[in-house]
Amino acid sequence: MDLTVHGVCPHDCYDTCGLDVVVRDGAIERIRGDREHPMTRGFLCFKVNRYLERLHHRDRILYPMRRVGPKGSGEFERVSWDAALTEIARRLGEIQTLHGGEAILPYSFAGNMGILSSSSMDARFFAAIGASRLDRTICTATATAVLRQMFGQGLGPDPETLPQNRLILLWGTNPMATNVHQIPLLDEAKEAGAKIWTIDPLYTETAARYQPHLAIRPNTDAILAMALGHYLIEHHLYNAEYVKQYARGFEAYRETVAPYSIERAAESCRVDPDQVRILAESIGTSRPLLIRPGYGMQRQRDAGLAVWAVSALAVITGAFLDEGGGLLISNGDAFPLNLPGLTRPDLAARLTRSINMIELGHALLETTSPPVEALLVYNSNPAATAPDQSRVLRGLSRDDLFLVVHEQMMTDTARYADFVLPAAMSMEVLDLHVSYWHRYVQLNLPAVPPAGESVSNPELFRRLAHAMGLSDPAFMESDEDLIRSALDTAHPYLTGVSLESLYQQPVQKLRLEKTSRPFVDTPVFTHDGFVHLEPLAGLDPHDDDPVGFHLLSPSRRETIKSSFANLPSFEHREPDPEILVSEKDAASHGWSTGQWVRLSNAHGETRCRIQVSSVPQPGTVVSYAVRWNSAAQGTNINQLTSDRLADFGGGATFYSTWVQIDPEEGG
Ligand SMILES: Nc1nc2c(c(=O)[nH]1)N[C@H]1C(S)=C(S)[C@@H](COP(=O)(O)OP(=O)(O)OC[C@H]3O[C@@H](n4cnc5c(=O)[nH]c(N)nc54)[C@H](O)[C@@H]3O)O[C@H]1N2
Ligand SMILES: Nc1nc2c(c(=O)[nH]1)N[C@H]1C(S)=C(S)[C@@H](COP(=O)(O)OP(=O)(O)OC[C@H]3O[C@@H](n4cnc5c(=O)[nH]c(N)nc54)[C@H](O)[C@@H]3O)O[C@H]1N2
Ligand code: SF4
Ligand SMILES: [Mo]
Repeated sequence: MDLTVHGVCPHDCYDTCGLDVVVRDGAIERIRGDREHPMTRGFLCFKVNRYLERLHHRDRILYPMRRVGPKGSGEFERVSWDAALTEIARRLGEIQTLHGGEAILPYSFAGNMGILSSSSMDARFFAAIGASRLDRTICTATATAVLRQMFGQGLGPDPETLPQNRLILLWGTNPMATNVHQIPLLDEAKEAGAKIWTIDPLYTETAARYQPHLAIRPNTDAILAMALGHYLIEHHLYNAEYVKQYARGFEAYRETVAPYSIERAAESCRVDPDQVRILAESIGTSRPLLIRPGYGMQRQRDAGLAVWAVSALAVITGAFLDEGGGLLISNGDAFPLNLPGLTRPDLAARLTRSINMIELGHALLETTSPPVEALLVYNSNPAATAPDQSRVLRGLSRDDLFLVVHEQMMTDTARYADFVLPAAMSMEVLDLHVSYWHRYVQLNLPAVPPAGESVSNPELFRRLAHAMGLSDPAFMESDEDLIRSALDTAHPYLTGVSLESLYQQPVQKLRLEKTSRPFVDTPVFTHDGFVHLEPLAGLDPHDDDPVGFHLLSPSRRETIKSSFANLPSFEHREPDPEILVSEKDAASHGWSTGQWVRLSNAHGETRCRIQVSSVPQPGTVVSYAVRWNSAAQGTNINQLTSDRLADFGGGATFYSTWVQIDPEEGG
């Protein structure tokens, strides 16, 4: 008989879907979208519709393994958990004694977004051993920092109110690939008469579905948004009363945007000034208005300025006053979990140094006092996803670096490890999930036991703590205890949400009224309780493009970064790495579809096949992120990206990349 278990999609995605995991004879038979879940609505995406391919993949790691070949060769032998833990504990202990705990660095991100999987026992472990702290900046750091500065937190309207809007700006986001459960809501808004703009340098599937599309030159969003703000003020299309009552810094804002005219912006952004004027009028006169930026525009060097200028439009128009309206970048701060109780920073003897994950290559090769002697990677695949890849790979190749990787798959990073430890899949473990987009808390129940000898992330760190002789009761807590700790709060948004109630009802809405208006009905968490409009100090837009083609490497529909890129269904669709070029650039350089080219810049080089396409504008080229290095010639597109930080908040600048394209000999 079939048994259906409630699961939660663990991948780094806005939608955090509810899953029906169907078990037959002790094995997972099917994974479907939860029909009862109001956001999931019974359907899943291209990726998770094929999940059994991932669950039972040939690359899946089922046993602990020790390296026997040279670093990066992927040659391993199977060992017991005991042998692996004893040796790892011995090496980490030795490094602690010789160099201090800071010579040990964790490296993780959102491979599994479960609360226990992403930051619980691991955080306790690294605090207790005095490891360096990792600044987890690779995805959203810049947007998060700007939102904190302006509003004190990342909170947006409930996405379930999206259809109430009459003007929606999809700004630097491609939900047809990255947020597919937003599509029915956008369609509903459109049917009810909403105008939906897409502001994206690329003619994405989203731009094709919703018109108009403003194809701006990459990294010119700040200029566009400042010109729109200037126009709204000049034409008295802003909400002076709202600004006066709720915001600070308006005069400084007005002065900063004053030099930006519609004409100047149109020239910088390479768009039609009449189209910008239509957009400005529309913003000034349509309500409710929702500005829905994605993370795409904040992977540029002027990211902070862009997020500030775009967010300011939602403030000066008073868009927050309407139900459903305002600004939705993230709802991540809507969930008031007890994070200190869960992660226990008090276990650290002192605050250790912090290393920005974007600068991993630098940290591995150049950091001293102490150098990084051990790296523990989980929930992430930096050999494929970190910028400045050639430096990262050189760092991972260091003979004297002790590298432990906890993984589900033999990834590009795992191939460099001294020990690879098997990680369970989400359908095999207990976890608690929240979303950075919607407002549901969910319990993920194990449908089957962990495959082979794989263990969950909290179990790995429990075992490591034990092996290293850490005896604090914090390391004895079970997964259920950890969930209880996370939910141990008196915050009204979580009233009645407990482990017990989640066992009864594994999908629960946050106790925050759907109709509540962020920063009108909820507090503003800045130091003075006002929204802050004043500009980020000392920032000016770069209005020039270095030489070469502007390379964008945004999300791909069929994968999540490197996850899923080893599935046969993907490899079949795109056997070789591709670079999309405009028809005009292809014609002027004599390139044709299928031809191999070499992409290079000061950081590195990689090879792709040309795909002539209507997606990019001339001057811009696209290669979706990211393929496995081992599936190409040992490299991918991150050979070309730099570890330069954005202008604010320490975020990444993956999309501020310029490349030279040359025909490949014999290509
Ligand atoms: N299928 C799929 N879903 C995913 C992911 C995935 O890899 N695949 N990744 C997940 C993760 S980790 C994240 S962070 C989210 C990200 O999802 P999104 O928020 O959608 O962000 P990106 O995919 O980074 O980029 C979105 C769009 O920004 C555009 N863009 C690039 N530069 C600029 C610019 O300068 N200005 C403007 N206006 N637009 C620009 C790109 O052309 C792209 O179409 O998606 C998550 N969901
Ligand atoms: N060129 C380019 N590079 C990019 C980006 C881009 O747009 N362009 N986007 C950046 C962004 S937004 C992000 S968020 C990063 C993401 O970069 P990564 O954090 O490296 O994300 P993934 O490639 O999805 O790798 C996650 C890994 O975690 C593993 N995993 C999954 N579940 C578990 C688990 O429960 N336990 C353990 N131990 N492991 C697990 C998966 O098998 C997978 O190998 O990439 C960044 N890199
Ligand atoms: S990847 Fe996103 S859309 Fe796909 S199942 Fe997971 S949460 Fe849902
Ligand atoms: Mo991300």
